[in-house]
Amino acid sequence: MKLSGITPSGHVQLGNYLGAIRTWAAEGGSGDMYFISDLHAMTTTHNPAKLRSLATEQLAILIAAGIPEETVCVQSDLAKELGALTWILECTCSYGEAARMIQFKEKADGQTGVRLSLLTYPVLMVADILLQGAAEVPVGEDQRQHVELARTLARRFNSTYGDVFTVPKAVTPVTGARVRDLSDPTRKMSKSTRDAAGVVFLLDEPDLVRRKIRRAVTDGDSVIAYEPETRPGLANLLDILAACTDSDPRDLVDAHATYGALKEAVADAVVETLRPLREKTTALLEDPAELTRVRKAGAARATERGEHRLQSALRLIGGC
Ligand code: AQP
Repeated sequence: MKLSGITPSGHVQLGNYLGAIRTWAAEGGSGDMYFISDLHAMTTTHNPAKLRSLATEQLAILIAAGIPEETVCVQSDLAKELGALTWILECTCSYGEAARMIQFKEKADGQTGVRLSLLTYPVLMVADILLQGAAEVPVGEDQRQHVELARTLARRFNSTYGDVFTVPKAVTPVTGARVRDLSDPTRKMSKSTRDAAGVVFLLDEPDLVRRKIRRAVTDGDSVIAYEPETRPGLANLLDILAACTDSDPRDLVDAHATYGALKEAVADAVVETLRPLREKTTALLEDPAELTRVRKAGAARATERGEHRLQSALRLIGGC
């Protein structure tokens, strides 16, 4: 069983879709789990109402993208189980292990009023994984250390108190395109980027998508070539077009005479790729009863799947 997540730290953007969600819909098995990690989005300053609505939007997008509804769940719907398991796991984790996490060091560096949850959230992530009994966790390099922690804590708990947890392993995710920011192609497209000019959001109106793509930064050269290292803006447009048309970016180089023509082709492809998704998502968002049904069913299944591990762990560590 595999477990993957998406954090409602902003509106879902094209990179989330082409790089992850689309693959989840195509490759995911019925026993896998895709969860919306809203609790993780509370580790830094956040707006509660906005967070709630972003989580709902993500739920609608995952379902609209074709991910089987029985595999989707919102993390905070399991807050009681995860809170309890996080506590148990914190009792098996040293302060030093938590403080060593590179993400904590990077995000806390130079900040005042750092939330304690920023330090402890990797243990919550361990709880996400261990509660569900996930054997494989597809993660990028930035999250590998957290999966290592999950392995360490699972092994430690099992050998100290009794065998409860599957020891998970980090696997390289099957990814689609890596999409870069259209205004600054040196960085990846991100949902929480402040300047939205270079970010195509899944629910952007088609006209806005076109404007953002027309304004994409390219370079001073006029010859179209695929050179990601030296011409990242142009390569990004070719990558996006390739991902939307299921082709190889190198094969697209000769198909467009000018940057303007290429941008129009990219805009058409993105708008057409996003159109059905946008329509289905909008319809779902207009049907809160349906979303609530899906959400409750996902929560019930995830709770049922994890409950016995939580109860065993609690008993073995000396609780009820
Ligand atoms: N630009 C991207 N290209 C391809 N894949 C991407 N992903 C994110 N950005 C791109 C993939 O989307 C999945 C869910 O992402 P996440 O919510 O776990 O966090 P993230 O990777 O940090 O995504 P963002 O959009 O960049 O969010 P913020 O702004 O909060 O940092 C992951 O599988 C990720 O690889």
